[in-house]
Amino acid sequence: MERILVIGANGQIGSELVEALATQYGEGNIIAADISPRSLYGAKVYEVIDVLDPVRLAAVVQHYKITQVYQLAALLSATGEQAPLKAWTLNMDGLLNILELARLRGEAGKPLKIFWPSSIAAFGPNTPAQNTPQFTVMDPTTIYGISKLAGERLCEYYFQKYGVDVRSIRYPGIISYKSPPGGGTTDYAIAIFHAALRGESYSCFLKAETTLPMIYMPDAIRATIALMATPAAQLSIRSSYNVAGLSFNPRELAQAIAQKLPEFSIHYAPDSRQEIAASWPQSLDDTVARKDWNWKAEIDLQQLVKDMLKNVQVDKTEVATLNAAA
Ligand code: AKB
Repeated sequence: MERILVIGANGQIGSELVEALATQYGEGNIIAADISPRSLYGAKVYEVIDVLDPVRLAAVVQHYKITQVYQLAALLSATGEQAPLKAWTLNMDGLLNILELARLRGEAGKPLKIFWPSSIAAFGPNTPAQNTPQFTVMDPTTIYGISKLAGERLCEYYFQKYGVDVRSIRYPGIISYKSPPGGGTTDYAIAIFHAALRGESYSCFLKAETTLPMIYMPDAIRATIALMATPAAQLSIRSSYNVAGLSFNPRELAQAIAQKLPEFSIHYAPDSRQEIAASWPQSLDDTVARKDWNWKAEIDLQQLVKDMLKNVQVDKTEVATLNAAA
């Protein structure tokens, strides 16, 4: 029986992952955890965990006889630039605490399977921007991206040296409506829906033609759970898998929204996030993920726009907050 700990359960990915895992493995087998005192999304089992506290982490894993950990707590690209040392500490020590725990438990005959998210931010300005290969130049320029690249190397190291069963995806920008993202460069693609539904013109912090790889949350969750369910022998990558969803730029997204809401308008006021976005790929080659674990994105731009316009709750999150320069 799987007993699954999701750290960062109040966050954008965590909140939806807990729900999907609960459907698959049973609510009582999913332990949601975050640093705040309560579950923001009604998780049945909830624990307060600071991923920087290895003693507390080990105690919770021991108490619930955890078999899988999803370590999602992190500072994202834009927020990370405001507090680089904090971002480095949280992103790296958080991962190391989990990997060390998995190593120790493995040695004690109680293996832990780990999921850790990498990102397109692990690439950089000298990476081929179109159809970015699985193996290529990686020269990230943000502290977040540097922590993702270092994290990927740590994952592979712990797998090769200690046999820790760790798996990872280089997420594109994730678009979702349930919980707000926290300080990423791709967040414009969520804030734009809130503005559109409030009847406001959207002030975009990226230039109109800034194409980025994106993925709709249901595809991201499906990819994550599928990767974790794949037999270990099928996996050829222990750093992190390229996973493509779709690629578009702010102008294309605004046009797709305007097809449904003809009065919608966008204007452009690029800020420091433009430089970050310009250093990232525009599209990804995910051939290896397709081959190893049958990955294939299902949701296109039209479906994404239709679903977001139907489900975004404009009262809950102010556009200004979502759009705020971190
Ligand atoms: C961000 O924009 O920082 C994240 C990411 C691409 O990892 N959404």
